[in-house]
Amino acid sequence: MFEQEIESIAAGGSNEEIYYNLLNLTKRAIDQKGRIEGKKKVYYISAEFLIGKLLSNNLINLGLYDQVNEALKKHGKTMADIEEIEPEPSLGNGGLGRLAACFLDSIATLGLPGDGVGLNYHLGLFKQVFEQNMQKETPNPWIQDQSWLRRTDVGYPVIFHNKTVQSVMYEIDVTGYDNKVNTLKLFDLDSVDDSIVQGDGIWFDKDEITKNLTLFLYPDDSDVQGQLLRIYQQYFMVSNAAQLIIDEALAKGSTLYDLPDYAVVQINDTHPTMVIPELIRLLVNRGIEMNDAIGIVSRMCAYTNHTILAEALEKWPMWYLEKVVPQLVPIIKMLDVKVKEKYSDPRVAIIDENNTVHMAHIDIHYSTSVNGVAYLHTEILKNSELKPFYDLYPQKFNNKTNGITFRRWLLHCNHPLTDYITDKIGADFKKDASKLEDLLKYQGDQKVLDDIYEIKRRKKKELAAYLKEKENITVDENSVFDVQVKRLHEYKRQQMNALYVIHKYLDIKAGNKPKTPVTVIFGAKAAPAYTIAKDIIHLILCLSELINNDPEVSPYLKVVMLENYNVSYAEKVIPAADISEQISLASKEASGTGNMKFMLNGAITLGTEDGANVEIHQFVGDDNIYIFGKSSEEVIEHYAKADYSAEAIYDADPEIAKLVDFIISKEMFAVGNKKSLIRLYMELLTKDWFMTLLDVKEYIQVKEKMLADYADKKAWEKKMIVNIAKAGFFSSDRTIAQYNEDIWHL
Ligand code: GL7
Repeated sequence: MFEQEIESIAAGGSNEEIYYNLLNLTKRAIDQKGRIEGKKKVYYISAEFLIGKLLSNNLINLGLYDQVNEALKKHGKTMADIEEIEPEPSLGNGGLGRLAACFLDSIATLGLPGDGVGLNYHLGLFKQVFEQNMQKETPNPWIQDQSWLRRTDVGYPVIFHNKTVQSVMYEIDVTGYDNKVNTLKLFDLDSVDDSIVQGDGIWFDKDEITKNLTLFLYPDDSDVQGQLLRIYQQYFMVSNAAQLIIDEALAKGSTLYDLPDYAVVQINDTHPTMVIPELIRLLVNRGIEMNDAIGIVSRMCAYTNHTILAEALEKWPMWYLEKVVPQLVPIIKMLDVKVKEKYSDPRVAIIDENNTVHMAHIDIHYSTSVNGVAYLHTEILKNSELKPFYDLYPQKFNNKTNGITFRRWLLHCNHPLTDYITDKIGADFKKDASKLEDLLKYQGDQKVLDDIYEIKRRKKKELAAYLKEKENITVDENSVFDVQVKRLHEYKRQQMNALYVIHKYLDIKAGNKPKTPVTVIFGAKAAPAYTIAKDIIHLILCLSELINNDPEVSPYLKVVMLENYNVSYAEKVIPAADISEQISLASKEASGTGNMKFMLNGAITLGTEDGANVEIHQFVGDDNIYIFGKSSEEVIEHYAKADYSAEAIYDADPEIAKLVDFIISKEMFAVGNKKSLIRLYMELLTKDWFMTLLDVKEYIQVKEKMLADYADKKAWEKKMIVNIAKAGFFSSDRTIAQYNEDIWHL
C-alpha cells in the first residue's frame, strides 16, 4: 500500500531523514488500521512500561517490515542504521516494566480492548555511565519534538493536599501483530521543568512537586521527601486512571453501577494500589453509597504480585497519606474497619498497630483476583508470604506464568533464526507459538542443527562488531558467551558470578588453560541509593580491568560490563548468548522473563530452581538445562530458623575463603576503590543475606561442567534446538489469553 512512498523514503536523505520519514509513514499506517473496540476494556496500570524502540516492531506488526527492509537494502542502507537514530524511551526499570510492554503487544495481537496507563517520565530511570570503575547516574532524556508520543486534549484535575494540578494525557499507539491498535496512556503535567535537575547528575529539589512530579521513574527514596514524592507520583497516576476509566465507561453507555461490565483494572505490584480508594472516592462523590461503591470497585480490580521482596509490598506511614492525599484517608480507614470487623487476625489488617498502611492488603481484600507470575512464586505466595490471605480467599488466588512477545524477542531481534524456522516449519508459529515444537522433528538432522549453530555464530559476530564499534571493546567471537543481564540486585547474585570469575582467573593463573575461552558478559543498572549493588558493579568493572591487562589470562577469559544496559542492548546480546545465567537465590526471583528470551534464542540456562526456571526445566528436561543450588524449601527454612551463616561457610572452606579474600587483594586495590571493595567483602562475609556462599561451590562446578560440555558441539546443538522448540509456552500471547479467560473476561 505504501510501496512507492517507502521506495522514495529509502532512496533519499540522511539516516535521520529516513528515520523521521518512516516514523510519519508508520503513524499513518497505524491510523489506517483502526482501533480495537469492545464493551469491556482492561486498564493495565503500571509505574513502568519498558517499551523499547518502536519503529521496527511497529513495521513488523503492520506487515511492512520486509518491504522497508528491502527498499533500504536496495539503497545501501540497513534497518539497523536507521534504528540507531531512534531514542529508546526510558520508562521502565526491569522485568516488571518489560512484562507490561510485552503484555500490551499481546493484548493488541489477540484483538482485546486494553490500554496501558502510566506516567510520562521526562528523564526516565537514569542513564548509566561508568567512571573510575563505578556507576554514575545521569538524566536520560528521550522525548523529542517528533516521536511516537501524541499529546491529547484529555486531562484531569488531580487534588493534592494543598493544590490541585491539571494533567495532560499523552498516547503511544500499541499495534497488534496483524491486528488493530490499542494505546498506552501516559499522564504528565505541563509545569514539569527538566531544568531543575542540577549539574550532570540526577539531583533535584524534591519539594517542588509541580516541577518535578514526572521527571524521573523511581526517584531516590532514601529520605522522607523522596518517599513523599513516590506517593505524589502514584496518586497522580491512579487519580488520572480512575477519572479516565469512569469517563470512558460512561461514554460507552455504562452507569456508575455497572462499571465492572465496562472496565477491569489490573494492578501491577502495589504502585497503583491507591486506584482502589480513589475510584471509591469518585463514586461516592457522584452520589453512590459507600458500601455500593466498595462493592463496585472491588469487582473491577485485580492484583498481580511480582515479587516477595519488601519493595513490592509497600507500606506507608499514615501521616504520609495524610500529608499528600488526605481525601483518601477516611476511605482507607473505612476499608480497614471493615476488614477488622470481619477478621481478627492482625496480619491481614490494612492499618497496623504502628499506623502504617499495607498497600497489598488493600489490593487483596478489595479485588477479585490475586495472581503470582510463575508456578513456584504463586505457591510461595499461597503457602508462606500471603498464607493468611490465602486461607481467607483461596478462590482469589491464581497463577499466571509470565511470557514474552515473540514479535520483539524473536521476529525482530533475530531475523536469521526467524527466517530459518519459517523455512523449516512454516510461519504458523508467529501466531501460535506452540507450533515451535514442530522443530523437534529436526533433532536428529545434523544439517539443521549445524545451521542453527551457525546462526548463533553469526549473532555472536554481530555483537562482537557492535561492541568494538560502540564501546571499543574487543571480544573473541569464538569464545563461549556467558551472559547475565538484568537489574543489579543481591538476590540475583551477580556477585556469585563475579566469584566464579575470580575462581577462573586464579585457575588460569595456576596454569589451567581452558580449551574454549570464555567471555563473561554482564549488563545491569543499580538503583542509585543501593550501595551494595553499586559495590558489585565496581567489583565487576575492576575484575574486567585486571583481567584485560593480564596477558597471561586475557586470551582465555574476558569480562565485559555493558554500559547502560537497556532493551536495545538486550536485543543484541540475547541472540548472541550461549549460556543464560539465571542464578537467583531459590524462592526470590518471582519469575524472570530474561530466562525465556534466552531460551527462545537458543541459549542454554544455567540456573537455580527458581521462578520460571522451574517450568523451563520441566519443559526441556534434565539434559537440556544446568540446574544447581539449594531448593526454595531449604532457603525458606534458613530464613525461618535464621540459621544461615556466611562466616561459618567461609571458615569451614578455604577454597571459598580464597575467592572472597581476593576481593580485598592487592591486585584489586591496585585498580579499585578500597572502601567499596572492603564494604562488599564485609557484607559477603558477615551478612550475605541472599546466601551467595551457600551455592557458590556447586555453581562453579556446574558451570565448569557446562563449559566442558560446550566443546561437544553436536550435543550442544541438540540442547539448543530443544530449548527453542520448547519455548512456545512462554509466549505472552498464552499468558494474556489466560488473564482474559480467568480474570478479565473481555
Ligand atoms: C519483577 C520480578 O523480580 C521478576 O522476577 C518478574 O519476572 C517481573 C515480572 O513479573 O517482576 N518484580 C519486580 O518488582 N521487578 C521485576 O522484574 C522489577
